Amino acid sequence: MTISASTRPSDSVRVLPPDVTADAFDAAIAELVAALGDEWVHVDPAEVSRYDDEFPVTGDLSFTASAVVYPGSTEDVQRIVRIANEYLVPLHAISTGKNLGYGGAAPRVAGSIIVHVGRRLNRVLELNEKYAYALIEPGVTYFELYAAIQEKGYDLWIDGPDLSWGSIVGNTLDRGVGYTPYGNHSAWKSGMEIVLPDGDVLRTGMGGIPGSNTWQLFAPSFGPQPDNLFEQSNFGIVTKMGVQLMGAPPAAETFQITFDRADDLGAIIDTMLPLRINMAPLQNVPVLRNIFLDAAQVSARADWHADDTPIPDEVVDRMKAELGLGYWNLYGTVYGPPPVIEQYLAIIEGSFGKIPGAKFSTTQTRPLTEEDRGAHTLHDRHRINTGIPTIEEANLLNWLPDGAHMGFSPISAPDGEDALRQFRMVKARADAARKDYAAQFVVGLREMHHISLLLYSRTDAVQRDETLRLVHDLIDEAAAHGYGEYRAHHAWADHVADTYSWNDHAQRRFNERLKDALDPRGILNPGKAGIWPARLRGRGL
Ligand code: EUG
Repeated sequence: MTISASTRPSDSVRVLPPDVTADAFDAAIAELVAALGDEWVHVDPAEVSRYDDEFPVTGDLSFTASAVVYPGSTEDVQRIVRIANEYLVPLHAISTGKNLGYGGAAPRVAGSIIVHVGRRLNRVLELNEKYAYALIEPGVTYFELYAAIQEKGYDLWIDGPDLSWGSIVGNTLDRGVGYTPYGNHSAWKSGMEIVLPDGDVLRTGMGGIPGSNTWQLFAPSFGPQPDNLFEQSNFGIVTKMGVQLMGAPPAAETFQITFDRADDLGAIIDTMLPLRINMAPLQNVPVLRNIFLDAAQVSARADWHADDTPIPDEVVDRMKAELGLGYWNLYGTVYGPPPVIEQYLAIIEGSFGKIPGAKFSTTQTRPLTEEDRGAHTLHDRHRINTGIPTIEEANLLNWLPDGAHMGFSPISAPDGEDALRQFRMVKARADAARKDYAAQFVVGLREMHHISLLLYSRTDAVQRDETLRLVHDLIDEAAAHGYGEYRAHHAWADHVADTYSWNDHAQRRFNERLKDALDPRGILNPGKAGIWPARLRGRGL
């Protein structure tokens, strides 16, 4: 993927952070060079522009970094935050910085220095087969952990997201999702090492006991457990994290169920809840995808429809017929000894089979062939759901020329009426804005992440601006119905944080109290998740 260079400043224009003069900035850079070595400190636009948002949402410099540094140790990270405190230079810590649709690697505050923690801190520090966990540094990607496990020959699985090229720590800290039974990444981390904004270092959980061998086995320990405060926040820089791993089961099989009509959504969700809430027979994190998301894996929009008006129903019918898909397509995987798998699949097929028009397949009954493009997602999901990293889902980016998406991601109860209300809300507004809405409901035990991928061409400024407006309108309409998003791009993080308004914004007031206690000079990822330090609050940044 190429990065648009159109919005970068020329070499002569400098993007400086608020309250920092050019002289102070240069002095901070000189100290960083002295601390890390000049190989690991960069201000040249050619290097820094690598961290521009790959899916830009504005045409200006509001998310432009000034420099990037590459720490090689926890002590380097401590040195960096101490220098930032001295000069009031905002830092923006990233692991690898993928986060597509949510801002990529770019900082919230223009002129921030990117602390790329994963470039050099990318080791698997421990891989423990007996207790099924890994202790990793922020740069370790899903592909790399998978390779490390294969190299050792251990019977352990990773739990990858849709695209496994990114950092495990980064995904977990932005509360990303995966699709095996271990798909709730936040829940399967255990033990963290964190550099705090003042340069102190904390090990959470059993890591507090010198010599403990249970750091990765029991996340809570004694007293408050702060780990989750370091997700979607700006309270510290994580330099090590434990990740608990699933043992490979004896066998696994993935199914696809196609449902004909958009309006089947309510019945699908109401059928799903009792099968899912007790972790059987739906053992993994199933996904329910609309036809646009699956069609985009194997075709481009222009193959189906010539202009930018919403894709008409007749064309959707042709897509369904040619691809052998439904308007909704459900994917899930069952695990265990083969007789258990057979029984679970029979229950699942029988339950969803009551919805008229539903068609059930497995990877066995619907093999991957060149003629059957509609089997593509089934086989890709089988890999993802059985711990094999892939990046096939990036095909979505070929749907439009220079394809990109903004992620509007409300949480829904696993209830047919809620799902239909959210779906119709996004569909109506996306149609009015002439944007395709590729939907993926990610089904947890008691909630669904309704991932609404709003597709646009990242080189088309009009489309980009229309899509950003669409996201803001959706945040407002969702909040009016009592719905909130689980994750947000910097460009709409303040807006989302605003909607969590109960009791005079008690959540924001609490976050601000923590922020000011931990980061009194306001240097770390200011504005992340709508959390601003006192120094920069109310400045309209
Ligand atoms: C997906 C995308 C997300 C997310 C979770 C899952 C999957 C897309 C853009 O954000 O938060 C196929």
